Amino acid sequence: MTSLELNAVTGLKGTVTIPGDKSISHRCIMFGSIAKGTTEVHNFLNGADCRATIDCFRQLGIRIEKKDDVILVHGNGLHGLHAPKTILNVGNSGTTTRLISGVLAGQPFDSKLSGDESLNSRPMKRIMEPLTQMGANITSILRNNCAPLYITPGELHGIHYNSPVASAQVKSCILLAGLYADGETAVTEPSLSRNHTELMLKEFGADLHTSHALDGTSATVLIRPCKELYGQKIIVPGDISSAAYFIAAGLLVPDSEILIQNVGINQTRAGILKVCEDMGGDITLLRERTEGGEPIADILVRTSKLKGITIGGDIIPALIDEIPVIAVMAAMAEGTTVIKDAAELKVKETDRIETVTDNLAAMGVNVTPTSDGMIITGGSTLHGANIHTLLDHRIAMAFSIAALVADGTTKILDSQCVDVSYPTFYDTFEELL
Ligand code: SPQ
Repeated sequence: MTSLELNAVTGLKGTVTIPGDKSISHRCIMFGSIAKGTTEVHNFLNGADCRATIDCFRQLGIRIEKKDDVILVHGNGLHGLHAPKTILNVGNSGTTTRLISGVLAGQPFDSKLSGDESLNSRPMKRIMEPLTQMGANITSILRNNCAPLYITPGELHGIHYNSPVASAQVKSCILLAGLYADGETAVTEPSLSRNHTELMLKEFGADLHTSHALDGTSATVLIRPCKELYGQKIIVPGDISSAAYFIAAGLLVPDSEILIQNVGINQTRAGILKVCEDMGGDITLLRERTEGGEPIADILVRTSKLKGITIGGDIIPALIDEIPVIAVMAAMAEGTTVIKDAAELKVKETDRIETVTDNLAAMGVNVTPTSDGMIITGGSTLHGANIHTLLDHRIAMAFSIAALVADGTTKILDSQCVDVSYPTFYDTFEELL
């Protein structure tokens, strides 16, 4: 276990390039594994979560190799996976767990999967319920609706599932199982969650359509079984969730100007850009372009005086992972920020309502947790403190940014957990000092 001590800085200047998107990197391995032919992945995120996905598919008989900076996934087709010899280790990764369960539900062999303590306490009923409705056999081994999970062969049928939560993991799990069903499968979610699965599965050759309710309140994705998916070449855009820390640093640290290159700005992910704009942040998108179906831009950020705002409703799924660092920005903003409709924060790597508000309070911020978010009174001085990350990578990174504008020393406990999504986070940081 490592901890890191950080102090206030001024004048962050320079250009940084953000590593590949975690959500897209996972999906490259998964979809490539069940496609025919080779999938070539450029700018793959070499974080612990994505490495767990590679390990799981290797155990399912897929040859995955690294050649120079490119990952090659030698897919075996929709029906080409083999029974794993041991329990699949999904580590800390909710995405691996929930998406792979959709694939495994359609296989003619038994499988078990399990993760670390945090992962094994996250809710899996949200996927067990729809998969069971489809005819899958999936059980929670400890009967607590969490992993470890045990999946045995079942005949899958198409269903129309009305998801109570806007969750890309639930949606993707059902769509992947839908590839193995005997008819159409549809998922409706209350508001649109990140849509990488839909965009990418289409590129791989799936028969898939998205429609939006006329009043804009919900989105439905429909998938029909197909004979095969086909390997693709994918250039993974930089992860906006990782860029978020440097956006916040650029806005908060006095006398800063940071150019963040190659960031994916897919609308279902880019809620933080709207929030920064509403808070009065000086942010400019440069060189906007599209690569492999995903919009990308360079983001120029300059130090700004921020004001508190209310954040809630349909934008929440588009910034759910950025809320820890948005909360840090709110603590430095003038006025009150209300974050609501974000109860999903409670079921992430930690209960992020609790970990964010506890650590902000430790730094001297006037903050109140609520049942679905938090209320932050901004504008006071942050004080250095011991930050209890509880091994949550997003808490470690968000509070590393808080440390840069706090008086005194801030100690990030278990800072090594950034390896989950951004192993080179502190190196990128150094580039700007
Ligand atoms: O994979 P994991 O552990 O769930 O990671 C997190 C994160 O902060 O990196 C959430 F804790 O991101 C999720 C995200 O919150 C990644 C994801 C995806 O790739 O589909 C979707 C979101 O989760 P959900 O539950 O809203 O679908």
